[in-house]
Amino acid sequence: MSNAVLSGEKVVNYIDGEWCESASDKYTAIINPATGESIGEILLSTKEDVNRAVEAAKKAQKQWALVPAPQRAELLYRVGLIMKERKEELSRILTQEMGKVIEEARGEVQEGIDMAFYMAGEGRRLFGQTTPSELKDKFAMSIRVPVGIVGIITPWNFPIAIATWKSFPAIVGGNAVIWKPATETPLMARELVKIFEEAGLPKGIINLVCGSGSEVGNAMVEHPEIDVISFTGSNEVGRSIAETCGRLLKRVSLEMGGKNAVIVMDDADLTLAVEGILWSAFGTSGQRCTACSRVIVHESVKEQLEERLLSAMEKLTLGNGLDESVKIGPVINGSALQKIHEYVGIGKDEGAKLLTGGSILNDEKYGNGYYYAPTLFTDVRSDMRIAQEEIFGPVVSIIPVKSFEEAIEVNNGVTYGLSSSIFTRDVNRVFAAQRDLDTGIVYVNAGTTGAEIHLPFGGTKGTGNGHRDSGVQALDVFTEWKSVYVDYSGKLQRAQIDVE
Ligand code: UN1
Repeated sequence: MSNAVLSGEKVVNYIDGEWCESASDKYTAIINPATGESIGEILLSTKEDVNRAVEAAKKAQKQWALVPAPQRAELLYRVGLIMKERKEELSRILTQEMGKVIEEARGEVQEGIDMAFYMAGEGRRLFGQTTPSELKDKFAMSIRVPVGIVGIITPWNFPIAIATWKSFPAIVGGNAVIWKPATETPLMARELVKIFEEAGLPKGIINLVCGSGSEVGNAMVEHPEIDVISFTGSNEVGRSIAETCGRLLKRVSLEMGGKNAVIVMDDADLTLAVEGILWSAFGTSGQRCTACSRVIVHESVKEQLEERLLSAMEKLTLGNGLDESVKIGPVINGSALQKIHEYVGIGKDEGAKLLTGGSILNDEKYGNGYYYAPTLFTDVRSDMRIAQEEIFGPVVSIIPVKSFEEAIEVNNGVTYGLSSSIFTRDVNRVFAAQRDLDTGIVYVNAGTTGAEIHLPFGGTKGTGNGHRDSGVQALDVFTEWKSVYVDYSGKLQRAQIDVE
């Protein structure tokens, strides 16, 4: 099974513990980006399906909230164990529907396994606070309670990891989930739901509704009985979700990409910097929210860095990610390929110097897959569009600077704020940088990717709206705080008034 090549797959909805079709009876193809071939189809649901899922979730959530959190957590342990057992099989499915190379797919599945065990541990914590009351014979505490029904909308670039970041804390927190996965990557969604099913999650706690953002996503965001929306995707879609949620007073957690930079100072270990840049810029073909798309380099080491990067890039192998020797897979689809190529054109028109790449790869060996040559621009100015806008592909812009202060200013001079990195051996600069870089994640002497699940993931400015995925902080998205006062004095005690 683990070596199976996928074909003829069909992904339908999972509502109230049943795999089910939609009245729409419409489907769209699931394409393997490495080959351009269809490997199956996914159901395109309607608003009615969302309504049904909410009804099921409402019923189930009331009971689930009463299950002690350590027991809810035990289910996540089982989920983690099943994922671990099926790691190789899941990784191979992931590579075939999303395109990332098998080594990275294994890493992503591992991220989900880590999240399962981590959040399972939270079931025995879910800490609140006790605090002294200002009055005698009175007890005060704050506790976490479930929000209720959670809507999660997940992207194709990390189809299982991001789903676990959102669904696991929601479930351990006592909520029911309605999940719309990206239409490009429903197979991982189906597999995760099957794992929940096998682990014994009661029906109605996870409901999968497949379909487009405009139909299913909108219906979720607009639904008055979905209490919170957690979304990862583009800034444009995130903004419109936030507007609707604002109008409905609905809680919303957004993670919307980045324009992440690696800073290379004059005292950097250049060998290490090149490795860090290569991995974080071209891994996942640049399709990580955390991907490095700018290199801010001190002018005194610019030429050396360019030379080293160019020679390292020559060794990158592109192709089908199932081949263990391949380092870079395809991008997700034809429109991504076009968008990336348009940005390369914009860069050239803006006067940036193209050092390598800049083309769609369509030699015979790539078949009908969607491959873009790893691309490096230099002499890029910080105000150019290629240095400001998220490209989401294997395109890097080198921006020369004259000082540490200028490097920080350039790093912070974008509308996004997800991840940043600095290569330096100067401890003073390390501490100044981690203070002054304005992103939600900062790396020192490592590239811009590689977030671990027990730390908060997210960013500032156009990247988010103040919430975080993963880490213990994710629980704040999916739980409500309740303050409880117990007066055992037997008389009326008025706060702020009956205080001696
Ligand atoms: C994303 O890019 O959307 O830090 C998630 C990383 C991964 C997660 C990335 N652990 O690159």
